[in-house]
Amino acid sequence: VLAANAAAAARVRSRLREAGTLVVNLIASPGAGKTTLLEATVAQLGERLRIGAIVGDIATERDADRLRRLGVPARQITTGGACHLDARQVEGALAQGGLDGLDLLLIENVGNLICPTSYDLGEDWKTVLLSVAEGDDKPFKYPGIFARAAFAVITKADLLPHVTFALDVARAQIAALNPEGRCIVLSARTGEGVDAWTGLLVAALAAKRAEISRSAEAARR
Ligand SMILES: Nc1nc2c(ncn2[C@@H]2O[C@H](COP(=O)(O)OP(=O)(O)O)[C@@H](O)[C@H]2O)c(=O)[nH]1
Ligand SMILES: [Mg+2]
Repeated sequence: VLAANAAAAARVRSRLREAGTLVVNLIASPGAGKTTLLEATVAQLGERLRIGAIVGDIATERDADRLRRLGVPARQITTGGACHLDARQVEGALAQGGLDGLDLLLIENVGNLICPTSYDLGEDWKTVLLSVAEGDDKPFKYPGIFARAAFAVITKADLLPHVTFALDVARAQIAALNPEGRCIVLSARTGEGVDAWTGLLVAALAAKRAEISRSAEAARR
């Protein structure tokens, strides 16, 4: 299963590299704030970048509808019970059209901190979200995803005064699991910290495009 997934992921990755699209795979438990962060991202970057989305859920088109209301082309994948997206589903969603010529493709995975971890979707990076309402012990309880995600985003920072969540404890766990990774704290509700996230996306897109033109240049020589 994973070998077939890896082959499909390689096709997705090469197709989106050719298109110069930055692809981010967002992974978190249900309700951590994935769709809300996508909405806040579109609010900040929607005028500058062409953004599209693929959203995975067990059932309903609700999240895709939320994004379509903002004018974002969005494909919903309903997995009918599966706890993660796989690369063939992403390939199928791309084949349906409507997601061509994007700067940024945001993939919201099925709400789950375990199953999506092992499935490469052809993304440039995985991002894990953890809301402050879930407890500061979660990185060590779900080490796989925190070790693999290039970025960890601690969400719902506006709720910090109301919940028992020590930011330094969560940050230390994340840093121990992934010394190379980065951690951002934000609130999609108030907008606090969202610029750090969108800044990362813009910088990563520029870096990907620069790398693509360098290798095209090298191939010509
Ligand atoms: N207070 C607060 N609530 C948030 C924030 N982000 C999301 N929520 C709420 O958390 C719930 C789940 O958010 P949603 O984006 O649907 O989570 P998803 O299941 O991970 O996509 C909704 O009621 C959101 O309004 C935030 O930054 N602050
Ligand atoms: Mg959602």
